[in-house]
Amino acid sequence: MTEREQGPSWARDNWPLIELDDLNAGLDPTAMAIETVAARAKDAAASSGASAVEIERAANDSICAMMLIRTYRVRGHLAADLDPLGLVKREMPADLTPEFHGFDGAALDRPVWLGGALGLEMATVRETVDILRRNYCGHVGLEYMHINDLEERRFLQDRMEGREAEIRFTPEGKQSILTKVVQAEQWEKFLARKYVGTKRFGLDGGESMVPALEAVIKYGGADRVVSIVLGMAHRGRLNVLANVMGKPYRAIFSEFAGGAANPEDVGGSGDVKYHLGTSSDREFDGIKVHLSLVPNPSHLEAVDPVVLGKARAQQVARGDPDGDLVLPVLLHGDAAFAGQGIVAECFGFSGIPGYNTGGCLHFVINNQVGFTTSPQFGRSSPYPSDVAKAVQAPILHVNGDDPEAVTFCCKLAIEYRQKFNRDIVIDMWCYRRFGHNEGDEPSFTQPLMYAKIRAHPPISQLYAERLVKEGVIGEGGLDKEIAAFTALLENEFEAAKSYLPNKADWFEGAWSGLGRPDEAITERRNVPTGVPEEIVREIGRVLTAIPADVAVHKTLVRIIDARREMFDKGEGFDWATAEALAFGTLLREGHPVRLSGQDSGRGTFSQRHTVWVDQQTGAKYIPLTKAGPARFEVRDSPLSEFGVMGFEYGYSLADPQTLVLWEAQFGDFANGAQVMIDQFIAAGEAKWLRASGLVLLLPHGYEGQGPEHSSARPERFLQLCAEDNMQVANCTTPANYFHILRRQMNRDFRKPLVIMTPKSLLRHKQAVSSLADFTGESHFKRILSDPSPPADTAVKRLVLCTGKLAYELIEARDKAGDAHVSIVRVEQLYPFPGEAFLARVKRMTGLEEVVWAQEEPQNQGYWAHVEPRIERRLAEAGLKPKRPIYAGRPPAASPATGLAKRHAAEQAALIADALGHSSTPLTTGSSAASAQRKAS
Ligand SMILES: Cc1ncc(C[n+]2csc(CCOP(=O)(O)OP(=O)(O)O)c2C)c(N)n1
Repeated sequence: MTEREQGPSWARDNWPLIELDDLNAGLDPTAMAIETVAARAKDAAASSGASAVEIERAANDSICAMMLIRTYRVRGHLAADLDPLGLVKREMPADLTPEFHGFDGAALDRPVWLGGALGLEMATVRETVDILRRNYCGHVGLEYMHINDLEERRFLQDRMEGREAEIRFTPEGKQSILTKVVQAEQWEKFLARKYVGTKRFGLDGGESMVPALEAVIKYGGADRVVSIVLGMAHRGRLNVLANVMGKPYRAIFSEFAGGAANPEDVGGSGDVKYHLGTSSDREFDGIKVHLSLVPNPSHLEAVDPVVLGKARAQQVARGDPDGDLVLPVLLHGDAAFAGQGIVAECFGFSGIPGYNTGGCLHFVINNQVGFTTSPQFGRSSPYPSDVAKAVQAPILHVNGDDPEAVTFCCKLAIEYRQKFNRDIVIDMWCYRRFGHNEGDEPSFTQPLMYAKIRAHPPISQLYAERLVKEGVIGEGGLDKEIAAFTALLENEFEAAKSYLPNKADWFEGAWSGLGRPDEAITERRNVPTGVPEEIVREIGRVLTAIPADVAVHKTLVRIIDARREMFDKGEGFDWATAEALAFGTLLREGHPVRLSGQDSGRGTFSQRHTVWVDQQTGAKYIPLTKAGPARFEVRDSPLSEFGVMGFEYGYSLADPQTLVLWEAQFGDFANGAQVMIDQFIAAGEAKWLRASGLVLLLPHGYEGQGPEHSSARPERFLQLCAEDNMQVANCTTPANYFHILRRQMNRDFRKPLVIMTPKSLLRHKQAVSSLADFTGESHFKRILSDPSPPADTAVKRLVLCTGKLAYELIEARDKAGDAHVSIVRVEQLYPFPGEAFLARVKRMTGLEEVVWAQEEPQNQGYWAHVEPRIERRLAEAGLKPKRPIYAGRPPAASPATGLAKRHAAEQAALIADALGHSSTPLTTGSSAASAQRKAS
């Protein structure tokens, strides 16, 4: 097992004790350490012939010097020169002065024993402070003393400390930093000139980000990174697309002129240009790195988990156990980074098996304002980055006016990430030269800041002046750079006039061989997904074999025995077994399966038992890992919906051959991830031409458990359904569930699949399937027939429904002996199986009434979705009923009652309504409504 799979280090090891070496290096002096330091200092003084008084003083000096050094390590960043505008008053904290530590006057020039700290045996206090200020209070401020791991701290210390610890670049390096700054700056200026007032969310003021990202690619590539997955918001995105990702300038110009980003024939809604993604290959020193910028919605930070999931999937596909080869990079705005909770969820993934990515590099474009809001109203801490401390990530604060310092931070960040495989943050302080967007007036709300910004020279000018002084470029060097780049942009601008995107980059790479579904070819949609009986039996053996050395819980042994019996008899297959069979057969066919959700290993309802925990050792045994050549992973996720669902969506984007499932503990918890559902799952393909085969499993059903455990809110999903964007289903038999899961991987296209999964049906005597339902030509059935139907021509009342209500309706109908009522289940609600329904209903020539029955209140559930669709088909059938009648709970604000008695009364009333047993004539929810009134 790799270290990454073992979980965070605190779950495995005791923290190492601080060793003498660390004490000598000035780390964490404790009472013990003080004694040690004193003794060593005395020895040093004695060996140089000091007097007894001097020896005593030397001990004291050394202890104080150690405290001074430690204070700089902890708090030096507070005095770092970070703000290009000098807006934030950052006075030297008293404890960073030598006086605070007892050194003044002549004491400043006394040599002190430092025992190797700062790489020095002896130094004067003055020199020590001078070095500390250069190390910790220059253009880079480092926060790292919150990290428990001593090796990590020592590593960062080594990079930051010492007399010689300067940021150094070769003249060529400096020149290329300048070139990138000029490109970043001139690109924005050019767009501003050519497209006056058009929104571009310019990077102006934060241009150092561009050479910094170049450094990430270059140093990453040199240190094993072959692929970088990036996510970012609007700010500077066009700059990243053009100057980092290498998207042709002409393509972006063409989009500014109103052209589409993709060829017309691919369809979709398209999206604004500062939300689009792209991918490319960049090469530095002969090393190629693949870059992929993930498209994102306006919702700040929502893309973060998607990037992480995508990176993780690439790592798994590449067999990259530590995540060294694939690097996720997230660029953030300061206000969003501090304000959006998803950021914390994503940091939370950083150490967790199954979700970590071997470290994400976070880069904050800290322009010290969020739209119009000043930092003090946007967060409670001086930095936007404190959230990273929750996972002990190091944080580098850096002055954005110094592109060398920013580039240095990226180099250090890559080195750290590749060595420790942990998250790291760069917080680049800069400014926003214009308003939130280019039509926005910033001085309404920030007059003082913008007075300073107007007087503040651009980064290129400041940096070029420095390079002229250093002799790296001559006078006029900057103008030459600007002229050359502007000429190139002019050429591209001309070329854009005839630019037409020639192909859309989808269904390439891992997606090749897959495509869009062809409306006309329905058999492609409903492929046979049955498997040979022998394979069912083979998987059955895998699922029920208890290894001799695994001590399985005795109740679980009974459950496994019951499963074995299902396979032996070929009857009585329950939900969980059908699911395991679906997984097992897919694994056998070479499709990996990844199931992720809270407590998914066992299953919320103790139904799944995918993971068997040895009762003596706590070790885990997962039978499905033995099912086939493909990888099976089931992950008990952190308690997050937004983050984890986003992660799995990202995973599904990168790996269409893996069945990726996200499971809610209860279906309604999915609304914590509503942004993921609305912005990515429902609309991602239309906006960005990015397909996904993600499956959402949402436990749903009215079992009298109250408002919060009944509804997965199917109405929300159905309301989002259009243009064949996803599938929504509510299966009622184990076999149909088996087939819909298998169908997901056995077609040549991918669409998200939302399944309302059952609770009581998990153990319902009638909700079982037999061997033949899984084998031969069997397949997913969008509509399920009545198990004891009247002859078609005898049907007078057709009751349509979906989900577990069907069993209750059938039982009540059979009990009442209704000979003219047929109960038909719609198992797939979208795409609605209209033509199949039509064919079926046409045969019911004596039909008098069609009822849609549901448990959910009328404003919820399926009614609004199915009503017009059923009506349309009834019109086509030309029978007596022209439209469906509703039978169910009346409209309600809360999804369900919290009172068990009231629930039972409502349920009985709606069943009576649906079957026509009510004493009152069937009107909209009549009996159910009155039952509710009576019960209350
Ligand atoms: C989730 C979300 N809420 C609100 C907005 C509206 N909005 C767009 S940009 C912005 C300010 C962002 O500030 P910051 O993160 O500092 O980035 P900057 O624009 O300064 O680069 C806001 C509130 C949004 N896009 N997303």
